[in-house]
Parts: sequence; structure tokens; C-alpha cells
Amino acid sequence: MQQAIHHFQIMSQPVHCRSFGHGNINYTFQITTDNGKQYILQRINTHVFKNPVQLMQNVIAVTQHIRRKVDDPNRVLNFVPALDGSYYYRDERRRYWRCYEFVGGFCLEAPESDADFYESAVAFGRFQEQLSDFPAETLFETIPNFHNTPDRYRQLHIAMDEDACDRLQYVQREIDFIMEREQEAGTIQRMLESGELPLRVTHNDTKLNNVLLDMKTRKALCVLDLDTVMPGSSLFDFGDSIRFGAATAPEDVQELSRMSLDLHRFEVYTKGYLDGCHSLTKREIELLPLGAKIITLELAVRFLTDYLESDHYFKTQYSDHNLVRTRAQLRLVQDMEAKWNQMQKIIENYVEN
Ligand code: GN1
Ligand code: MG
Repeated sequence: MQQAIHHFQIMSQPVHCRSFGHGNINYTFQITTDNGKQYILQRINTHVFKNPVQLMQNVIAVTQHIRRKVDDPNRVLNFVPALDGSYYYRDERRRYWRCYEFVGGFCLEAPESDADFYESAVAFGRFQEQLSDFPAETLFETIPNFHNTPDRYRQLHIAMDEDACDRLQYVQREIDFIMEREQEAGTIQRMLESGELPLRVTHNDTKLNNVLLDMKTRKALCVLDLDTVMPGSSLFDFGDSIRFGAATAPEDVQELSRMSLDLHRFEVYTKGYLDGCHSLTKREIELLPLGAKIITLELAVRFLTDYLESDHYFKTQYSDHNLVRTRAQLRLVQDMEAKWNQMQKIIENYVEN
């Protein structure tokens, strides 16, 4: 049993603990107590999130904001205070923990039906809508420049120059592919800076497995993993869901021929996202396909950087895991390029003239 659970204000006795979910960053446990109530206990990865106290202030502010707008209290995460009343517990090894009520439900690694994917789209769209009046200036940047794509390229260039573990020799093809697209990859960031695209409060990690679905109805209950809620672009929130959930294979598939973009799922998600969120500008909607392509490319850049820097950021299961992930993402980018006109056509139906 993780001892940290005893430092939170739960009224019953913990009796069972198991590892939970497939997150690449934090350490997550599901706790059951003697009266059947369940909790999620998470250890925050402070290598990634340097300021967990500010992070929890963000998360609490965002969940409180959403709570005021929903009828059902289970439609938003409900964090449990620690014994001292704050929303985190720091243990004697200076590790930070937090806890929230687990009301049941499940997460998917891939949609099992169009309906599942549509549900997740509505949930992320609604999340965007609920935060459209959140005061962005009160949020801390939990990871500065998180989706600043040119900055991600800059970090890759540094990792290439340093080549800390002599891996550059294995990745020339991947580097070539990535560098050919460097100019285009910066377009969204530049449009945010020029004001052509609005800066919004966004989730920034909109993978399907960050949505909790109801066991019986399979309807979306709530959005999880709020650590990266920060000012950002709706294009990346949309795009990251496409990257993960409209792909025909897992993000770390080895057999590259299995990886492609499912255009039908792309359309299903577009419909759901725009059903949930009505505040996007015409320009944002037009550029949604670009969001999908650039976020996929950006993640490839991040995986490759981590590979060159000897895998200190993402959890890995085997030695070339980050390289495998890079290749899978690049294959997806390539397939999006092949299907570019079709993606545009689908979006055209949703742009109001
Ligand atoms: C990480 O923690 P998780 O698995 O939800 C990462 C995302 C990546 C994702 C790729 C804080 O998300 O940015 O897109 O892995 N989160 C952070 O699977 O870096
Ligand atoms: Mg997650």
C-alpha cells in the first residue's frame, strides 16, 4: 500500500492498492477502502513538473470553475484535501502526491466504436467551452513552451549537437524528414504570436485515455490529467486527439504499415468536438487539420529529442522505445500529408460561410 494515502482526508480505511492507467509521466494508483469507496492516488513527476504546488493551484482553480457549471458533481474531478488542508502531500523524500475521488468508469487506449470516439470529442469540446471564460492570466505555465513547436525544434537541435549517447548515427532519415518540415511546423505558433489565432485556456494533452467513460452507458464522465491546462491553441487540443484516437495503430506501433489516419474517425471527432464547443473562430476551424499534423510532428520531435538525450523524460519499456514512437508518429504525419485534401474537404463542411 502506498503510505501517502494516509495523509489525505479520506474517512474510510484503505485496503487495496493497484497501479492504474497508462500515463507516460505520473505514477498512478487506484485505492479501495473498506467501505468500498475508491480513490486515485498520484505521485507527480517532478522531473517533468518542476513546481507541483503551482500545478495543484491550477488544477484546483480549473476544477472549481467547471464545478460551478455542471449539474452532476461527477462531471469534474473532485480532489481530496490532505490532512493539512492543502491539495497535495509532500513526503519525507520530497515526493509530491495528490488524491481524487474515483467514481468508477474506464479509459480507452483506442476507440472501440465511433460512439466512443464521438463521446471523447464532445467531452474535450465541452471542456474547451467551459474554460472559455476562465481568467487565463491566473494560470501558471506548468511546463513553459509546452506546445511551442519552434522551441521543440530548438531543443532537438541542441540534443543533436550534444548527441549525448551516440545515437544520432541511427536517426538520419528521421532527422531529414523532420527538418524538411521545420518551417511549416512553426506556423501555428507564429499565428498565435501575431494574433491571427486566439490564445485560449486549453487542456494540451487530449489523448483518448485522458477521458473517463461511464461503465454502463459509455458516455463521457469527465476529462482527466489536467496538469497541462494552460494558455494554448484549440488546434493542438483537437489535433492531439486525432493523432492518438484517429490513428489506426497505437502511438508506439513497431510495424509501420499498420499506422495511418482513419478519415472516418477524423470526421467523427470533428463533429463531436464542434458539437461540444461553439466558440471557435472560422479561422480556427479551417486550420484544424494543420493542428493535427503539427502536433503529431511536434510529438515526434519530442520523442526523438528524448531518445537522443537518453530517455529521461518519457517512461520507456525498452531501449529503443522513443525511437519506435518517433517513427510511428512520422508515419502518421506522412499519411496525413497523403490524405490532406480529404481532411480539408471534411472540415469544409463545418466551416460556416
Ligand atoms: C504524455 O502523461 P500522458 O501519457 O497523458 C505527455 C504528452 C504526450 C503523451 C504521449 C506532460 O502524456 O504531452 O503527448 O505523453 N505529457 C507531458 O503519449 O509531457
Ligand atoms: Mg494521461
